[in-house]
Amino acid sequence: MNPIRTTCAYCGVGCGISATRTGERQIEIRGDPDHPANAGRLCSKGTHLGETVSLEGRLLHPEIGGKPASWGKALDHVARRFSETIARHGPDSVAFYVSGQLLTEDYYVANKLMKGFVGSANIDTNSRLCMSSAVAGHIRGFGEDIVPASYEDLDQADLFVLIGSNTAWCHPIVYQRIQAARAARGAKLVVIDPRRTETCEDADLHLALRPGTDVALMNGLLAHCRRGGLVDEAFIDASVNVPEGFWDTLDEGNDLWSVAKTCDIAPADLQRFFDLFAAHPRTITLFSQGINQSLRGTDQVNAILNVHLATGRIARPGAAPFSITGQPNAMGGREVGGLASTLAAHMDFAPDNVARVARFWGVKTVAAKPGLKAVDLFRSIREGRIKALWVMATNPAVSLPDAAMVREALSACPFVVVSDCISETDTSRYAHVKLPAAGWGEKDGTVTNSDRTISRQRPLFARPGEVRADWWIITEVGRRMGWKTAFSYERPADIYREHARLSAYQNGGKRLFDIGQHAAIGNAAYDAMEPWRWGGTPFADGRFPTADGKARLVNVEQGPIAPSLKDWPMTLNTGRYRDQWHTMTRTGLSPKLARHRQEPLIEIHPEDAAELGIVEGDLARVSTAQGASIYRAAFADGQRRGEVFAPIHWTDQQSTGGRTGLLPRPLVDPHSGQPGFKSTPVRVEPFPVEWRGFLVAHEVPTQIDAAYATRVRVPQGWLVEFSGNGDPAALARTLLPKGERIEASDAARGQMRVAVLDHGRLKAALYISRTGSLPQRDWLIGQLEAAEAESAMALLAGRPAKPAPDRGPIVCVCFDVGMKQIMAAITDQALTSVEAVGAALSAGTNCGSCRPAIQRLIVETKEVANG
Ligand SMILES: Nc1nc2c(c(=O)[nH]1)N[C@H]1C(S)=C(S)[C@@H](COP(=O)(O)OP(=O)(O)OC[C@H]3O[C@@H](n4cnc5c(=O)[nH]c(N)nc54)[C@H](O)[C@@H]3O)O[C@H]1N2
Ligand SMILES: Nc1nc2c(c(=O)[nH]1)N[C@H]1C(S)=C(S)[C@@H](COP(=O)(O)OP(=O)(O)OC[C@H]3O[C@@H](n4cnc5c(=O)[nH]c(N)nc54)[C@H](O)[C@@H]3O)O[C@H]1N2
Ligand code: SF4
Ligand SMILES: [Mo]
Repeated sequence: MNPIRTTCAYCGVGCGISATRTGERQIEIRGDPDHPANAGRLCSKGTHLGETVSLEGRLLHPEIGGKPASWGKALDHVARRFSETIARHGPDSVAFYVSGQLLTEDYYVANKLMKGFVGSANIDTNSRLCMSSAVAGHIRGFGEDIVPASYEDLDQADLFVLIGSNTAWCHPIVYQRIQAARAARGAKLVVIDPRRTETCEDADLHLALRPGTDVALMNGLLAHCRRGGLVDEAFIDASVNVPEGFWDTLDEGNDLWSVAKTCDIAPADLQRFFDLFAAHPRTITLFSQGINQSLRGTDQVNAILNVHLATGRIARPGAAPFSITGQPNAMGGREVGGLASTLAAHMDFAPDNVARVARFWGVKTVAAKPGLKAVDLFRSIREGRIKALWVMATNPAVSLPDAAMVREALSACPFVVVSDCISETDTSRYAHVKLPAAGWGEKDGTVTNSDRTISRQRPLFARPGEVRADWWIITEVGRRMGWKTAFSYERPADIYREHARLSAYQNGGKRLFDIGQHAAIGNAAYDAMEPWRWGGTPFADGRFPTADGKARLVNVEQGPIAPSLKDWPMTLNTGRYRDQWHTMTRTGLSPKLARHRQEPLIEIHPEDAAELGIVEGDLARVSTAQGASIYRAAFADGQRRGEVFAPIHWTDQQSTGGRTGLLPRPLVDPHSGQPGFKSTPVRVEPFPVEWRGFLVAHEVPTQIDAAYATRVRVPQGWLVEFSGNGDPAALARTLLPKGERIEASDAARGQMRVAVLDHGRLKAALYISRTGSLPQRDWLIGQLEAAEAESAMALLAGRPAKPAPDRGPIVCVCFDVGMKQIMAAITDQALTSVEAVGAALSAGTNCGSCRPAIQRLIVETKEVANG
């Protein structure tokens, strides 16, 4: 089989992949050496895509009311319910909630159907939770949502400022590119993040600022630039509009000491940052959710843009503000206008834009005003104003703030349609109609990555069951709602051409987003399309897409720092793990990826934990006014006092109690409508349990009736961790399959050990203890794979007759190398570099995602050795 070139399913880096079919639903994955985003490299998630393409858990047939239905019936039903609702209650009584994980072609037709033909702008997307502050900031600063940077700039910059971004985990190939630039040219790296992440490991400077003080920091930097003569007066004169009184306001109170005090960092560190900034005109500031997901997200974005505009560090090689996008097609969604606040093709709802789009689509019904933004949209559903909802490629019952409110809305909504590739998700439980969508590896179309590069996603497999592409599903519904010609496309290329035509339609250079050169691209050329970047070097001529051709500095003020609340004295920060993707519907299928973090942890400063009586490894409960969740406590001295961090990934499908989405408040930035996910007032307390246990098994139930439980994939089965109170025997019965049973339980000592075999093969093994001492998981997980399990005695002991040394938690998932192995090698062989560890153990030499973690172990081992 010849390899097929496609694009990674996950993040906005948009790495090219070269995939070779090796069997039915089997592929071998390599980085595409010719793709400009990654030049052959892939991170741990891309590398292990092959483990996620089985048909396990897939939704393969349409369902109405939980029962299989034909496509004809399902599409008729959806079209009729939407048409009836619109006829009775008007266009604004229906809504779509879509996603940056749709392809551009899917996204275009969803937007066209809702905004053009239904005539409502009630289509919003999960990009509202992700990029909308960047969009709003770009529009305020530049006049259009333009990311004025490219990955080649990374190869030319001398200073990287990573602000609110855990790049090493979330955009690993960008991080590797930054590291390469540092190795090649000695470029400097500053990381600005309240917690010490692996991105900080090797940085020249880490500013662990007080959360939400980024405006103060950037204003302080700009004031410093002005005092130091770093403002580019010529560039400002020609290209930047400065509001009256801007500099006077800025000078006030922005001295080094005041800023350091507001941000709660050492003045010397702040001075270092200013000095590095002064010394390196080729600066790229990369920002992501630590900036966007804030109640002042848009102002934070503009504070960054202000600095770059005022110092002329934009539209020059190696100098730009760089909003790095999260999802594989976050940018494509912005290009089609998928947000409720944008219309189409980088046009807003100004009357001439509405008229232009109406001419282009040939209808009079085009929505004339913005629709409801995600949080308001779901509030409106709960209040009964929206009566029919179609969710595509997103899991709002988990990922929206105050997810309990979202669940109320979904269950109150008279008609909910969910298009997903996975059958059981926390959201699809509320669906009246489930539509089976094609997933990565089956889809055919285009995506746009962080640096405006459009790449093809190509199908690797035939669509299984009755699965259909999202664009096909949407257009079939549109046709059944009566718009036959407007939605008669035969292939994705037809849609892409129309999208390209609209971008150029009566544009006349007013909108930089113009891909008109593809308006007549042939089908073969579309199929063979190489990755290409639109927009060249935006603003290189010093002109911006505003009325006067100038960019704008925007007056932004820090605003007050929220006081600590009596009932909710701590602050919860939420984000991502290196090897999981959002709600785990796909990465959760990969045993390799599960190795990195097998449970959701609450990371807490050891001194806070001591004060609260929380013991490392025990459970802790985090509560807010919205709800409560349970996590395993992990001490982290890289965490600021008073702040805790939890991952967003676990859902009801993989946990009891470990869901983070229900905790944040449904509060949003006033300009963008983006929720402030990074900072929620919480209470943290110990969660005492009487016993703890775990299960390895080929099959496990989804719902586990314990106070706390989580499950992750292992080869040939699952690992379930659980804890609870009372008699564990009832739980054990629900968890264990039938079969030949061996048991060594000691009720008096609160111990239970059971293994279930089938013709000598281990089906399940369960261990419960009241003291907390339990066998190591690794060997037992391996036993699930063995055709013949080891002796009954070994199984009940939970370790082999001849025990192997404990490897510790897995750091390198590619080569299965554990923390203890790496630490032993560092000490025994006096290794001092990541390369040396790689040469000794192979760790870190494949995808490289664990290299920052290895760096950390080198530092820690040295610290321990030096006492
Ligand atoms: N492994 C993995 N990678 C992913 C994803 C995934 O699910 N898993 N998802 C993708 C998506 S959609 C997105 S949007 C991106 C997100 O990528 P990132 O934005 O890098 O990831 P997060 O973990 O959400 O948050 C980034 C950092 O912001 C910091 N932060 C919190 N508050 C503040 C603050 O007030 N100021 C500053 N300066 N920093 C703060 C947090 O401590 C955190 O380390 O990742 C993409 N890549
Ligand atoms: N507390 C907190 N909450 C957050 C965040 C945070 O940092 N903190 N981050 C926010 C951000 S930035 C984001 S992007 C969101 C992500 O949140 P979600 O979008 O809710 O998360 P995913 O798990 O990516 O959901 C995608 C769904 O689409 C399905 N799917 C995948 N591909 C396709 C396809 O091609 N077609 C169809 N129809 N379905 C498909 C998947 O199976 C899955 O069910 O979470 C947000 N929520
Ligand atoms: S950095 Fe990793 S997850 Fe992101 S596109 Fe590249 S391989 Fe995929
Ligand atoms: Mo995102």
